[in-house]
Amino acid sequence: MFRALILSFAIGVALSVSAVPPAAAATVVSFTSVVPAPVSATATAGVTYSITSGTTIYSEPGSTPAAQTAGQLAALLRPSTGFPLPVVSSNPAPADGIALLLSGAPASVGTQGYQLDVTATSIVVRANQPAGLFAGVQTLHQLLPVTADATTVQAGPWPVPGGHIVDYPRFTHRGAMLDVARHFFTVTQVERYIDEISLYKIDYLHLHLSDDQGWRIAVNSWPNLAAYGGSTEVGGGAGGYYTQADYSAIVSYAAARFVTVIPEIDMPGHTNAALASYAQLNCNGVAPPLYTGTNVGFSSLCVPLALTYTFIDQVIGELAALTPGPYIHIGGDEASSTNATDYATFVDHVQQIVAAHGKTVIGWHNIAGATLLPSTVAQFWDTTTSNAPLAAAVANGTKVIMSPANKTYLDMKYNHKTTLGQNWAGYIDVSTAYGWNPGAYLTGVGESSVLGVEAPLWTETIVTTPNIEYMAFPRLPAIAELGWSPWSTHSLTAFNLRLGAQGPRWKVMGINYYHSTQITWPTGS
Ligand code: TNX
Repeated sequence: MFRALILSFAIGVALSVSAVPPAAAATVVSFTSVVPAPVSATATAGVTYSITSGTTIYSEPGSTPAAQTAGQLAALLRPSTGFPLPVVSSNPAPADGIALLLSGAPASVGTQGYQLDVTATSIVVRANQPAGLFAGVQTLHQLLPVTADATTVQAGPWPVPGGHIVDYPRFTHRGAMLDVARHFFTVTQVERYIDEISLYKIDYLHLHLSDDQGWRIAVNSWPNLAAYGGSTEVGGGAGGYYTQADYSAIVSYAAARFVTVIPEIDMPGHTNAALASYAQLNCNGVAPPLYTGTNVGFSSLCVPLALTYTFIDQVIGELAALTPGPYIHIGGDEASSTNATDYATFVDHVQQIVAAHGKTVIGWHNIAGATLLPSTVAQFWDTTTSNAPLAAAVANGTKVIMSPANKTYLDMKYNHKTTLGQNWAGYIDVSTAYGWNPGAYLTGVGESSVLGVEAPLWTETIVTTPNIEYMAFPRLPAIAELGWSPWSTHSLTAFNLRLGAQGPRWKVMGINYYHSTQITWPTGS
């Protein structure tokens, strides 16, 4: 029933957007063209709420995060509507206006979900926790006329279609990864990506902060890491690094959008930038030159060396102190220059160091070859559908984040014509990115062992913000939907229609998306 609704409403969008002139088209948004698909959504035929110059946005009294989310909604709407849209504390819901309230939500929506009711006189988002209000506002955003995303005043009216949504995520972990090591991206660029991923209810941003080609975070106890190790990137450009204040700014910006930052220091492989910065970290005491190519697997920290663990302890200590989130990602992939025994010894030791700094380890699934602490999380990235060491770890209680490279790697080309990206894991167009079930994909790794999904964007070939956007859109929303929506809503046909409905908004937002031929994009988008 719900799927039939999605289909008919989404078709309604596609037809109305292409059949009417732009100003009128802007007023027609489907109640059920939301990505990720909500758990349940019922449109109320013929009912709309109109945002007007008299609309007030109310937020839960005493909740700073609720007021912050209300402020973000106002900040989105003020430039395009030209309305004052004051933000005021109030609960119960007003007779008229938009309200974000931390009461009255069903228990079923948990800590990240929400209930959204749109009637002729009010829009009310209810949640148990502020994260749910933020998620509800992301849904509301998609129900606004696309012109709401303009940065200059647009002609109204500003209708929001009436109905009732109850919504909450399938998985708690819905991640995006940005590799800032192969090419460096500024704080502003990262913040723009945070804005974009949070539209689709992504709640973790994994920053790949170090690799052979660059070290991107200032570490006070080892200053050459950033100053020298951060001074280049793939292709020989100037690279760059985040000061600790920069990194904290990213963490705060993300937190204000209910996105938790996961910093990664990749080790023992992918460490040429560190080894080049400090000769004494090398087994032979000789610093290699900086590296600006794209090979992998040639570098390793010196496992038998005591200084290696002093180094890791100090680096992780500083990073942990700057990171409010629970996780530190230790990499652990493609350590082909480290033998298996050394690798296991190393992973054992690093898990203890991270634990001593009060954080939980995430590592690429290769760490399943070592003995894992009960809390350590493995991130699967291979192209296979079975992995014996990982399945064995899972049988022991290890939880998994799913990032199969042939489904979720945003640096893979869409097809042979795509100029950016790589193709070692194959081509990934929308149907491939969307066409798998994270809870039933890997042998021996069932739904209850899966924390969620992550879409990594490696940046050997990615240099600019338009490059990032071209690879992430429209595939990132596909992975976000797999992480959020119940499997019962899974339908490629329905998804394609709902995804197509995002195109006009991306156009207004200036997001440089790939016009996949698998999607019918509304005319003009
Ligand atoms: C594999 S998958 C890598 C990265 C590369 C990426 C390119 C994994 C954990 N490591 O080092 O950037 O492929 O697609």
